[in-house]
Amino acid sequence: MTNSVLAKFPMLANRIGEVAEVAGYLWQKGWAERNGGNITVNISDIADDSLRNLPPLVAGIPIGRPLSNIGGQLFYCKGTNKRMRDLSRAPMQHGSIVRIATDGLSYDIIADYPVKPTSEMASHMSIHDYLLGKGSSYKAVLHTHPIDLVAMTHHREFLQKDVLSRLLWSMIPETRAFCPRGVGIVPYALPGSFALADATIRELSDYDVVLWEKHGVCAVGENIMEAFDMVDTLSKSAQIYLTAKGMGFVPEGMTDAQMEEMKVAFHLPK
Ligand code: 2HA
Ligand code: ZN
Repeated sequence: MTNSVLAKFPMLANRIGEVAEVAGYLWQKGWAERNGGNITVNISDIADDSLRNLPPLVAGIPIGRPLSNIGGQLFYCKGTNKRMRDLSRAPMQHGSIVRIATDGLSYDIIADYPVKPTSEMASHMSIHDYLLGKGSSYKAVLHTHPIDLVAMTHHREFLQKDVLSRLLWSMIPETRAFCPRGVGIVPYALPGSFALADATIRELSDYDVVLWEKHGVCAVGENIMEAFDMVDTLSKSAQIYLTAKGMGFVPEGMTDAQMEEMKVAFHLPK
């Protein structure tokens, strides 16, 4: 720890501590088998020049497409093939800090060790590029494999636009309040591909959480805790639905009038 950048930068230690906390939750929830899931967080706002200018441990790894909006930005990224349960104990051994080149074409790994970033680097960095491009203050991208929500994407009807948003919102008032933009749907695409990245970005203009058909969830937020909380709330709704079905009935759900009342009372966007 004493040689870690975390020892020199308390604000960075706080932000990466939050990532480690969430990584532990993902494992405890059964959403992060083996190396499943990824987290990346933009840390540029808390980096000073001494962090920004660290010499590369590995230089010039190509991203595969130009992402000019994130040129010069710094990110903490979970390592590829690393386990969330290990990251939760030792975030700098199972993830690393990367610096995107100013032309947005490649990145350097700068701390603490040359841990190669996530296999979903293409989608994560494309999403950060999109977020910065539209002036968003969101810094966190979370990808995880919640059992209940992924199961729901195996049903054709649930993949229709906003069917799941409505269903999940109607299970408990909190879901609409704390996940007010609902949940978008991305048809199946190869993990780690630019096709998956681009389809995700299309949905992110309307939603903060998107379901990747037969794979997982991708959520964006101001910070990693906020992204996690939205997925957790949606998963709670899915659990209520599945529990009712397990008891042999289809849950009634809140009525349209009750949902509208929530929308007005909480000043919700949709
Ligand atoms: O990092 O979840 O989608 C493992 C994955 C890829
Ligand atoms: Zn995945």
